[in-house]
Amino acid sequence: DRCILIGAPVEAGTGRRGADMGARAFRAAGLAETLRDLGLEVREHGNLFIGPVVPKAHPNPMIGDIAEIAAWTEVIEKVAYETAAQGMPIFLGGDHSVAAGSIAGINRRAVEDGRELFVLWLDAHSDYHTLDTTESGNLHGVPAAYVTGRPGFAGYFPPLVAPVKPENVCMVGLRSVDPAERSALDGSGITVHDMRAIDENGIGRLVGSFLKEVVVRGGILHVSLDVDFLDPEIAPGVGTTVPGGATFREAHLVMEMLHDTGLVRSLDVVELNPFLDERGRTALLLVDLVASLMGRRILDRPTRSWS
Ligand code: DIR
Ligand code: MN
Ligand code: MN
Ligand code: MN
Repeated sequence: DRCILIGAPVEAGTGRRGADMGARAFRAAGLAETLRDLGLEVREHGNLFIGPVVPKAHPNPMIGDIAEIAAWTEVIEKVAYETAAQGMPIFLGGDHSVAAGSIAGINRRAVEDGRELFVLWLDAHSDYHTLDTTESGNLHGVPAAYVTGRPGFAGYFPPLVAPVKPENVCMVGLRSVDPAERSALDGSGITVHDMRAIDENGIGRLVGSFLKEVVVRGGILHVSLDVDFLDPEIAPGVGTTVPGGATFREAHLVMEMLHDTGLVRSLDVVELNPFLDERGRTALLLVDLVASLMGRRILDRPTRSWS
C-alpha cells in the first residue's frame, strides 16, 4: 500500500494565521517515518502552491477575497484526481477549505471508476455554509456545502464534476453549528452526530453503523479530519478550538475501526496550526491517529464482519 503525502499550505480560509505551517509540522512530527514503520510505502508529493491571483469579491461583504481559495481548490482537485489512481492521498492542511478540492477530485476519480464515494467528516463544525450564508466570511466554513452541490458556488469555485450525495456524508463531533447551517442540514440527507449523540450512544456505535452502510453499499471512503474534532485539552494547536470534543480514546477508536474496514482511500488532516500548538503535541497526536487509521494496533483481533 502506498501513501502519498500532499502538503496544502492554505490559510486564507481561516481568520487566523499559521495554518499554512501545518503540513511542515506533520512532517516534523515524523509522519512519513511512522507510516514507513507500519510497512507502508510513502511517496512525498511535497507542498502544493498557487501562483499570484487577482482578488475577486463576492456579493456577501464578509467574504473579503474568494480568488485565492478558488485557485487552491482547483489545484488541489487536480492533484486529488491524479493521485487517487496511484495510492492513498493524504492531504496535510492547511485549513479545511482544502477539503473542497480534495473531495471534489477524489469524487471525480470515484465516478470515473464507477465507485460510490462516502465521506466521514470529523469536525466540531459542519462547514456547511454557502457563500451567501457565511457570517464570518471564512471559507473553511463552506467545503461540505460545496462538495455536496449546494447552490451558489458557480462562477466563484471551480465547477464540480460530480457532487457527493449528501446521503453518503456522515458528520461526527459537531458542537458548533451556525443557525443557517443547522436549518440547511435538517432535511439535507447528511447524517449528523453531535457531541450529545456521541455521549448518549458511544462513538463506536455511531461510526460503526455508518461504516456498515458503506460496506453494504459497496462504497469507498474519504475521511476529512479537522483537528478541532478533538478536545482542545489534547489538541490545542488549532485556530477554532471548541470545548467538549472527542477524547483521545474516542478518536483512536474511530481510526482503528476505519482501518478495519479497509475502505479508506483518501484522507484530509486539516486545521493544524503549529503557531498555536504546544511544542508539537497536537502534531504528534495527529501522527499517532493517522498511524491508527493506517493499521497500528495494540493487539490483533478477529476481523469483524461488517454485513
Ligand atoms: C463558523 C466556524 N461556522 C464559520 N467555522 C469553522 O466561520 O463559518 N471553524 N469551520 O473551524
Ligand atoms: Mn472544519
Ligand atoms: Mn472545525
Ligand atoms: Mn463552520
